[in-house]
Amino acid sequence: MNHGTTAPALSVGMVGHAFMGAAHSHAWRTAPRFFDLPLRPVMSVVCGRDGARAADAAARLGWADSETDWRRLLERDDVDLVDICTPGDSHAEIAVAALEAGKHVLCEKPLANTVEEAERMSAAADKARAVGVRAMVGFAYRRVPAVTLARRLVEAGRIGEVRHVRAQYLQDWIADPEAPLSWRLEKDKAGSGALGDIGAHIIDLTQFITGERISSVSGHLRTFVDERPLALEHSGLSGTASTERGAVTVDDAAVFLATFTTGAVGVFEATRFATGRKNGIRIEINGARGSLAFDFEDMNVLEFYDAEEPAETAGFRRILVTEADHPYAAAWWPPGHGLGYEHAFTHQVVDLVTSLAQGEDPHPSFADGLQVQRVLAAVESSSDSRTWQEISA
Ligand code: SOE
Repeated sequence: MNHGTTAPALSVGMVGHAFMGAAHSHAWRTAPRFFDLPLRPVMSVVCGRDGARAADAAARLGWADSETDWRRLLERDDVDLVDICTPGDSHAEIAVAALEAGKHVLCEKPLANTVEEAERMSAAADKARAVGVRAMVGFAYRRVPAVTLARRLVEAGRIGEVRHVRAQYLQDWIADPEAPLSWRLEKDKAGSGALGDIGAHIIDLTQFITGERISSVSGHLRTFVDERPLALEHSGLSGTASTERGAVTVDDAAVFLATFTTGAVGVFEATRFATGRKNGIRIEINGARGSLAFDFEDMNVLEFYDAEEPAETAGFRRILVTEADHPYAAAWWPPGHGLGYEHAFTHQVVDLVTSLAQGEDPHPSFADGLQVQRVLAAVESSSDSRTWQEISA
């Protein structure tokens, strides 16, 4: 059935309008144009502290109105869902208040800056669920078609029991020691560095693909550059440097070993100092019957090795994940034409809206976000104490 413009409205208010805000705005604009959604997203209002910039963001990104105080969003009748695209230090306060005000919530990753905040958010989500209000954390990479296909293949038993998980998230946007201090390098705003910013993604992705949970970790965190020029202005992943300097208070690189609940073992690496690697999310899973490999820098491809094929013809094959039978692909272009970074956010909106219409819990839930937060905290305390740390349930 084509719901078209007759579907009931879902009015959205978004807080924050920088890099993630732009990606989410694109998704809210695009999802109903390519997918037949059971609810019709209405981009009511965007919120930012500076009135002129918020108004400019509204005009640029397609929002009908702008506000300077997120609390106003919670009072507005034309906001059914609050989309949180701010740094981590405000996630808990906004999300808990929004859920208590009866608004659905989509919150950017990582869910919070601390386990305690994530626990409060997860408890608020549980309470809200009882009255039909839903919450979701934005680990958008789950919705890259090749990643969703990997999950399906594992679930269908195509690689058998998972034994090894190898995951890297490699960027290089702060490799230059004179790159200015972004909020992503300040502990009070971001919670942690490479660990929470991008390590959180590979924790979520590997747990999503394997359907397993990390049960213990042994980690090491390292800061290579302790001090940087303050940013006069920072947008996306770059900024203009001031002559004043400030302290970097987070890790620049995070590495850890992990065990999974079912006995698989994992090796993880997250850094924003891997010169030449721009957004290299590389995941390889080895199972008893085969293997899967994914690299975001070649994101339309999933590599699959079937260990049960005769040795003569066996080998990793590149599946171009653009066929109409592949996840999400039918809504887009003819086979082989490919998708990009922004499509994962669009698919996130599609899945969220569908869950809301069906009265189901969207995934990943705040409870999933809390579990990732526990893994992040365990890696930090393992690095501090130089011991293995268990992750509590
Ligand atoms: C910066 O490292 C960043 O913008 C992350 O914060 C995002 O989650 C990731 O999608 C791209 O890189």
